[in-house]
Amino acid sequence: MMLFPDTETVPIAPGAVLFRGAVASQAVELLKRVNEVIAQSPLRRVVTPMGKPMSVDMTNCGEVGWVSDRSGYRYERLDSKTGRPWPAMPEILMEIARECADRAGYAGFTPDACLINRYSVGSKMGLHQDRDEIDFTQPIVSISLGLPITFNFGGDTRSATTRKVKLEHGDAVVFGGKSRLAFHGVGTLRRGEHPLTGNHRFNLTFRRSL
Ligand code: MD6
Ligand code: FE
Repeated sequence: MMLFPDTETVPIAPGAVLFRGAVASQAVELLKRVNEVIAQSPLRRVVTPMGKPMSVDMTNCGEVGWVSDRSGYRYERLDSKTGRPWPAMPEILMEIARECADRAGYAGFTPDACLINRYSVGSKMGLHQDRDEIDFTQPIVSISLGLPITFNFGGDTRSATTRKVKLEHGDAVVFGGKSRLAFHGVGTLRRGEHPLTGNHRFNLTFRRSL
């Protein structure tokens, strides 16, 4: 695979790194696979445990999918919307996630879940920790496609100051080690037009849930 052409590696924090444009050359293929997943398990607007609708539309692929409803956040084998298992993780997604993790120093990453978030103008994601997984020695790999957004990277507490990094089309972030439980979120998606995604941004987040 032709990942990581001559792209910049931007350290974000200990254990967290951004590979700028690392997957840009694979974007057309990636989006094709993402759209095939969406055709089987449609995007939907989920609510937080407090009952508040999130501002992004979500779906998943992989053995399990990340879900949220009034009962809480968790991973589920079945898509409640279709009653069927989530679509299998396309090989190219798995390979890219593994290669990114590997490059960041986390060899042997085998994600069982890929959360697909679609941002529209005005969508945002508040500061949160990704802590619904069991093994925090496993990193998280995050791929950005389409319109850019500001990534807010904080610390161990919600009130820690945040560092801002712009996430652009084709960027890969790997998040592990000392940063695995860092608070993070993204700013509000601004209006724009991307040749491959129109007025949207997609974020693919790969996790090992078990
Ligand atoms: C986003 N990303 O980029 C939201 N989580 O739209 C995340 O929440 C995230 O980028 C864990 C690790 C990397 C991430
Ligand atoms: Fe997250």
